[in-house]
Amino acid sequence: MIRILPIVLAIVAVAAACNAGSARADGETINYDEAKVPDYVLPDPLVMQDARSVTSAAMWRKLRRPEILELFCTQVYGRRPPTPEGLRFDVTEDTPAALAGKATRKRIRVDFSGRNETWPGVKLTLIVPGGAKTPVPAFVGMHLFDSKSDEPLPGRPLEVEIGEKLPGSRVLDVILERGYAIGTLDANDFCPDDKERFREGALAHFFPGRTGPPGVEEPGAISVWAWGLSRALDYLETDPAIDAKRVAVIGHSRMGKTALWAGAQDERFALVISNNSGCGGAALSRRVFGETVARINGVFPHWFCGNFSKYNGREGKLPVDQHELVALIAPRPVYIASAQEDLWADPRGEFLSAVGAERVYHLLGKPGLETTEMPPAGRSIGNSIGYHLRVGKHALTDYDWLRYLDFADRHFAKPAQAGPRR
Ligand code: GTR
Repeated sequence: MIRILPIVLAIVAVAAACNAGSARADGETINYDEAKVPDYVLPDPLVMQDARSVTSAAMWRKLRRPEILELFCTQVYGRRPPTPEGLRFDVTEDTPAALAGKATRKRIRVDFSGRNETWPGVKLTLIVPGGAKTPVPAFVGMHLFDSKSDEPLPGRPLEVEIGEKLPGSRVLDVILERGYAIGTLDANDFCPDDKERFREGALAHFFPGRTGPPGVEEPGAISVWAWGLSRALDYLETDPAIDAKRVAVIGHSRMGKTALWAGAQDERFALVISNNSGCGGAALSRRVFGETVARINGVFPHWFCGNFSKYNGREGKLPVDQHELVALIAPRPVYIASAQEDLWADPRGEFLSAVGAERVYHLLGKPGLETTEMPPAGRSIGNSIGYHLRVGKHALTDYDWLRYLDFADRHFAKPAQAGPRR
């Protein structure tokens, strides 16, 4: 077992901002006080549930990785829907000179034989840099830009001036100029983000007739969204413009949780990026800092499987914690980013997840973060595990995108080894 005492790590600027617990109007107290983080013991990613130590990459791969994956399926997110047979991709739009000739814009509907009227389809909007001579790497995620728009605008302007604005330029132009395609899905197309209506999409097709919140091991919305990202990747594998061995899955906030879960399960995603993903994403549940397991299950009862609510206020009983979600991505590169004012998402807890995953990367022969000291805001650190704390609020900003582009450039210089379809 790894014992991580909160005081082990240097207190950075974040801590200064979080020196008091705050009482909420609904009577629930949310902790923003580092001193009130309970002592906790994280489950060791390299110790099996039967107490055997994981001593080799083969043992991780054959025994421990499947064990952790299964625990996340049954205790946190629920099992995802089955992978449909006979997938079909209907390209509903293919505009070769979009964005003033800079890119090709495609819209694709993922369909499959045997679907019935309850199947809403997964829709992907894909922007590919024009004139590329070879297949390009891509970023794919949920709600990365407005897919209905002809002039999509991913990212938002920086909220705080940090000297890295892109004057006269949009981050989408920069992504394209640096040779990346970008694809987005709309979660509501196939799993509405609504506790009353979440069953109206893909779940009505795969689990007809069910009602109410997710059953004990049933997929919550995050699992269904993650499954949709895999279906988008199924399409990308067929598109000659895309190098499907270099696809990064990326998401912000609830979609950052989704990106991590998608990347953990589907090893074809060669790189994973979690932006401000917080509770149920990168943040350690056991710190009980900012949003808690009880709070997230209460407000979003459709996001996780029914079993997850067993751990409301009992985080120490969870057989996994979120550092092990990050570890499931090993040895593939993963980048976790926090924002200094985003205390709800527990920046330190997100950082400590990256720290906690590192021994798995080392076992698999990859360098990780290579520090246990949280960096000051505005510095990107790490190797196969990347991390930064950005100044400002909860958002996916130009600053974040620039760090992700640099990270992808580093890791995609040589085509990565991606895994089999899931
Ligand atoms: C909040 C939620 C967070 C985060 C965020 C978002 O309301 O508490 O877990 O997911 O929404 O997705 O913007």
